[in-house]
Amino acid sequence: MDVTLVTTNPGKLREVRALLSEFGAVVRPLRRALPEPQSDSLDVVARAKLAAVSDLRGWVLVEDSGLFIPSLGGFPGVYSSHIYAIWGLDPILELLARRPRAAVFRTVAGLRRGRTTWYLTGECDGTIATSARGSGGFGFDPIFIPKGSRRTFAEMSETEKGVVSHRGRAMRSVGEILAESKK
Ligand code: ITT
Repeated sequence: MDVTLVTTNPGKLREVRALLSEFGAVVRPLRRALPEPQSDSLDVVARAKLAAVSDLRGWVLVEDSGLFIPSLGGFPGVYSSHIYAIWGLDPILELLARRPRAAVFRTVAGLRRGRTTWYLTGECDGTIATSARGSGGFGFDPIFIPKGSRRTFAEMSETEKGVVSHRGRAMRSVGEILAESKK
């Protein structure tokens, strides 16, 4: 079946497309800038994004993700896309020079069909590397090392990243709902 993914982020689109193809879903992208209300919760942002595409019919999917670093009070968190666009990676590495490096990536996906909505979450624990490594992926991938690995997300193939990533986990829950609806 077809699913419309509303996003401006080509990296997100690539990953979601590959992850949902495992469930027989075809992802149709729609590039539309969505509101990101001031909130410290991905959940609130995902709900606002889904509300902003109430004009779309069929299966509609949005997602909001962020990198949360406890020693920085959860920063950049819901501000990840702005912070990455303005700062890039280096200031985060500098801020962590003398702080604990634990971090977690989180995704909240919002899925809707007709009047039914689902919110699916995924998390990936890890640490922030001491320097940027690798050329794959997007955003903070070169500085994030998932738990149990020595490589950053950017040093992994897209398939390897998807097995453990926040987005992989959330999208497998999305895929199960899509697959179930076909029965
Ligand atoms: P849309 O809202 O249009 O979908 P966006 O890029 O603004 O695109 P988010 O609000 O979800 O998406 O922002 C998440 C930001 O966090 C994103 O721009 C990246 O910088 C970062 N990010 C999210 N998932 C990531 C991942 O898997 N790897 C690396 N960085 C990621």
